[in-house]
Amino acid sequence: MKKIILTMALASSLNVILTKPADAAKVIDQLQPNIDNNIALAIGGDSNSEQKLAQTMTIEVTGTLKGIFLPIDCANGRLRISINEVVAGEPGTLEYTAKQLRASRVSESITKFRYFALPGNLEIYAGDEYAVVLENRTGSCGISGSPEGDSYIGGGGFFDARPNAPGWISFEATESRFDLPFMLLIKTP
Ligand SMILES: [Ca+2]
Repeated sequence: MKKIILTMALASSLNVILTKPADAAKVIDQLQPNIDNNIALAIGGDSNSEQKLAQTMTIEVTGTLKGIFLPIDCANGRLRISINEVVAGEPGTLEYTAKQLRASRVSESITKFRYFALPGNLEIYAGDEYAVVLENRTGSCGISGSPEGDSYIGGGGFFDARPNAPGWISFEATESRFDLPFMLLIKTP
């Protein structure tokens, strides 16, 4: 099985910047906040891979989903972020909310977490599983990697890339880093 596709743009320094939530009722629920500067995973068209990435997570705080922090930058095309169902531990096809941004709007450093507001005010509940799915159907983006091993116990990373057959492959099947960096922002009731 072919391994995950990396981008040529390697992160050069760790520099995490968090946007301070304006509302005291907004909290970071699930997170894997650690970025490894030495690895960047491709989203989209590198090597005609059409690579999609995903991360599953288990909610601990019931509330309204406001957005997600991800250390992403893009070269071209459009970044597409969706929140999907999880079926049998893998990202499913049902999307609860999605957002697309031009690459020019995602051009900051891959070494920093950037906030992506998500539409729809999705109600989410403690104990439920969701997946964030990252695609670029017309160009290329990259996301910084996580440290080695299992850095988030409430879910795992997945990729779907050619020349593999279509379908999600767990990072644990081919990689030494089992998760993506992310932080989920929730508004509590
Ligand atoms: Ca994990």
